[in-house]
Order: sequence, then C-alpha cells, then structure tokens
Amino acid sequence: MTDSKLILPRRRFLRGAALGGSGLMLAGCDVLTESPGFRSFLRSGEALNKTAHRLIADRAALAPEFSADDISPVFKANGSISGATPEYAAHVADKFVRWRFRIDGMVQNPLSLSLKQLKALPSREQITRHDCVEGWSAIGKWRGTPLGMLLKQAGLSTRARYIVFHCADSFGSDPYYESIDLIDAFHPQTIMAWSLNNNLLPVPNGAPLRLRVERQLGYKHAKYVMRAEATDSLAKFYGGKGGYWEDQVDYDWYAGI
Ligand SMILES: Nc1nc2c(c(=O)[nH]1)N[C@H]1C(S)=C(S)[C@@H](COP(=O)(O)O)O[C@H]1N2
Ligand SMILES: [Mo]
Repeated sequence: MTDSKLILPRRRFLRGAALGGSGLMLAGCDVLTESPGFRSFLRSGEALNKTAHRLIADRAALAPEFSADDISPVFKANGSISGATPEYAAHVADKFVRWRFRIDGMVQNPLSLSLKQLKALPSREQITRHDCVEGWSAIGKWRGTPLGMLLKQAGLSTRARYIVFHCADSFGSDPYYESIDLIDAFHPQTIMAWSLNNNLLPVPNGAPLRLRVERQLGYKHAKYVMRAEATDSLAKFYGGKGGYWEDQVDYDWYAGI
C-alpha cells in the first residue's frame, strides 16, 4: 500500500512534440484536394493532428484518485522538513496567522491571501499517490485551492508561460523553488494544498501551503510555498532550469508520470 510500484517517465521525445506542429488548418480546398500530392500532404497533416491531439489529451488527463481505504498510514516527509528563514520560524510560532500567500509577477492584480482567506475559497479534495524519484510512494488525501482559479482571479497576463513557486526552505544557500507550465497550472488536480488527511498541512509536509501537481513526480510538488510568480521565462531564476533539483542535478523539468 505504501510502496506502490514507481513508474519513471521516459517520454522526452513525445513530450517535445506535444505542443509543436499541431496548428494545421485545412478547410475548403476542393480543387487542391484533387491533386494526389496535396492529398498525401493532407493525410500527413491529419496524422500530425491526431498525434498532437493525443499528446495534448495526455497532458490533460487526470491522475488516478484512490479511496479512503487506500490512504497510507504514514505520509513520509522528504527533503526539507521545515522552512529555513527566521520569518518562517515566526510563522510557525504564531500558527501562520500573519502569513500571506502572494501571487505576483505577470498578473494584473497581485494577490495576497491569508490562510483563512484561502480556506474560505472553493477547494478541491483528492486522494492521490505521490511518487518520489528516490523510490518510494505514498497515498494521501489533499485539500486545497485550485491554482487555476487563483490565477484567473489574479488576472494572469497573456504573455505569462510559467508559474514559479518560491519556497521558505533551502539547501545551503540556494532556496528551493519549482516551476510548471500553464497546462499544469490550470489542470483540475493542480491545487495549492493546505490540508493533508483532514488536518492542516503539517510542517514536515510543507506547512502552510504546498503545490500538488499530480501528473508529475514528487520533487515538483513544492512545499513551504510563500509566493507564486507568473513569468514568461525560467532563464532568470537561479540556475535557469526551472527548479532546485533541475539546476543542481539535472532532474527533468517536466517530470510527467
Ligand atoms: N520546498 C521544498 N519542496 C519540496 C522538497 C523540498 O525539499 N523542499 N522536496 C521534494 C521532494 S523530492 C518530495 S518527494 C516531496 C516530499 O513531500 P513530503 O515531504 O510531503 O513527503 O516534496 C518535494 N517538495
Ligand atoms: Mo522526491
């Protein structure tokens, strides 16, 4: 139950094609369709579209959800087990009453939300399996605010392409951070989770707020998220590869499962 089989993604080639040449619009060409050359071109266009549709549908598919009986008795904590800043320690001490989650960057109305405000918004609950590259899995019940809803409320710029999550913990001098694209940001199971197994998110699992991005591996699920920043480029953040482990040890930026 706790140790389900870990499936590592190796779909790099297909992923690269996912949002590529899908834009062929072939309509109303009665004369052209009579030429054999054009007909074979059309067929290849249709094939391309089919592949592209399948890949886009793949990114939109839901991760499996489980039942209450499947929940792991203990949800292991991994990586950092607390934030590292003095501010974070102060937030723990006063139970996060003065803490705010900021959404800024390429948005029209930056948001600053207390935990109470987040909890008052519509939320989604999901029982999902977390798969860590280190070879363990655990099933937990998460509740949180859909990220897409927050981004709509913030008036995400049409130029934004990624959401960067800034965390309160660090390894050495480098803070943990992660990023996802807008397909994942607006995926229905992508939530800013404030609850695990019916309790407020415990400190070891990322209190007060963490990302759940269920179609990707564990390291993408940023804990201790203080701020989400909309951006058009990942190059300007830290090592430029979109995440702490991506910068440090070349983990895939897209860690799809
Ligand atoms: N801020 C932050 N987020 C993080 C990590 C971390 O060290 N710091 N570790 C990642 C890894 S590798 C995993 S597997 C999960 C672990 O989440 P858990 O502690 O709730 O099990 O968080 C991810 N998010
Ligand atoms: Mo992990």
